[in-house]
Amino acid sequence: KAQNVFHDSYDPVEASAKRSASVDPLEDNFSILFIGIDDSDERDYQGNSRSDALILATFNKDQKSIKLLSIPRDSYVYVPAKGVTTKINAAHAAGGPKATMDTVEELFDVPVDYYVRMNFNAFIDVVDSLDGIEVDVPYEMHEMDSHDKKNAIHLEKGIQTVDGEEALAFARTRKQDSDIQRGERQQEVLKAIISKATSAGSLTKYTDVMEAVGDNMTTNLQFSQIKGFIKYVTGDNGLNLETLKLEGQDSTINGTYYYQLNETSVANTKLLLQSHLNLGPKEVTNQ
Ligand code: C30
Repeated sequence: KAQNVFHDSYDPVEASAKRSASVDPLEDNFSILFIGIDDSDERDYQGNSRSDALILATFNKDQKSIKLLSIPRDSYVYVPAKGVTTKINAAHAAGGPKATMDTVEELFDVPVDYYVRMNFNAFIDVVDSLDGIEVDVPYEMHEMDSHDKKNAIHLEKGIQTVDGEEALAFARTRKQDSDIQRGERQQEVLKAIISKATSAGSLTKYTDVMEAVGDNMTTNLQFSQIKGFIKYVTGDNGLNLETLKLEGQDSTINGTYYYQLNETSVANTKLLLQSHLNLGPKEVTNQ
């Protein structure tokens, strides 16, 4: 394996078919798909895990801004790897990160350049390496831990610093509201991770942990590229980050629950993402 990559985590995929030239996160606008999978050391779904947390992040170099779009896991979309319209989280079970990236590209007609995929254990390691993150817990919760031990995590309502296990419970819990609000909590968590990871002093520890997460995390980003964009997102004006959501309705098709995305919301999101990535005719092929 090439130097300058995470030892066990680096997993290159084919470049996006929507790019005509290669992308450099130090120079260009680009996108990263964050994929949280429902797998852990105990569960070990052997590659058939589903992507239960899906966040598309777009980075604009001139504005030094980031947009985070949460894509509900039950979204009813066309999954190219399966050739059918079904739940978006089935793409990962069908063909891993690449199939998930292709599905998101198809949905919004934007290139997905990079991905970072983690299971429960890697997520916990990342949050713990940052000495926890600050979140706003909306209500008192009793949730299971990463070993699926019931009621192992207890959080009080309010703003607080949570450790890895607690952050995972916060990102997984949905019984008191819904998967849509859970998606909003995941955006909050990702924002808190980015904000803490890019604050002064975090980087050295972060390097150690990225190596420790091993194959619980995979990414097609090289470490030099990550270091580069960490600098890029910490401009003089701090973090310029906006969270986006998709509108939709609950829907049951042939007895299965789906989240039916609102067409206008998808169309508007498409335009917003294309404009944030500053995609002109040169950068997007018209396939
Ligand atoms: C390398 C770079 C650039 C940066 C590194 C640092 C960064 C930025 C890392 C990013 C971290 C990531 C990937 C962030 C993205 C999003 C987040 C916040 C992911 C967090 C957690 C994660 C790894 C996966 C989340 C998976 C989720 C949301 C759920 C899976 C329920 C069943 C049937 C019951 C079950 C019940 C609960 C909690 N569970 O958890 O338990 O399978 O959830 O809703 O499917 O299951 O329903 O009724 O059996 O008990 O209620 P789950 P479910």
